[in-house]
Amino acid sequence: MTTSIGPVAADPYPWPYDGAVPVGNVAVMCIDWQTDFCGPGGYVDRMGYDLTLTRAGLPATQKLLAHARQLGVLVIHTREGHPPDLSDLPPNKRWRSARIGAEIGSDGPGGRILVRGEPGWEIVEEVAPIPGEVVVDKPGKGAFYATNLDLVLRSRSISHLILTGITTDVCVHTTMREANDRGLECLVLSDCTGATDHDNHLAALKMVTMQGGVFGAVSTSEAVIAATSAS
Ligand code: C5J
Repeated sequence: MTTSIGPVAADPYPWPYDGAVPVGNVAVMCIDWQTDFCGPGGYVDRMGYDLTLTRAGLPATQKLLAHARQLGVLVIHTREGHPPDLSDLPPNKRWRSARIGAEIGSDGPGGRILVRGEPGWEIVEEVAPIPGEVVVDKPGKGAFYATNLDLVLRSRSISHLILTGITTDVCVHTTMREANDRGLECLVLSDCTGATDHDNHLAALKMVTMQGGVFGAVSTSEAVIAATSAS
């Protein structure tokens, strides 16, 4: 018996393009669900943004994760961050963060901002990895740059990605674009993502749908769950 996902009701086409995909070829990406991006005292909080916007996708992501784990779908978590010596922190990234009052590497209520091993850098408990799930540490916005993600996906025969996480317009979008350029068939979930600016969240989702689905398609966790079937 094979369990497959698809076709999922999605915009601008029923996902995936090839009708349905066995769960063994799908990964659910949980991008940067870290306290620094959605928890009190973290990077986004220190910059003064509204945390309810970046936390909005947590409940739906929890439901999707429960479903994916039950089916044995590969779950991949990512974390944005830098080592304590900040050796891979580009000077312009550091300068920009200092300019907005939340310098990467500086101390705060969540420890040093975006530094590996600090409390603020950890993934929030609602969607924390469980044993057997892959965790990819990345220094940038995209999950492919300077990481082993491409090799992980090829080693596990993953051809289709379902994307959740934060922020829709930055790390989720960059990762989706990088994945799309590698030929991966991507679906981003509107209820499992969020941004520091709601209009940017909506715009990022809309961008995916242009040109017939230039980066893939947009759907919801409920539609994915409803489109899972065994044959
Ligand atoms: C940002 C991210 N927004 N995870 N990082 O700086 O989207």
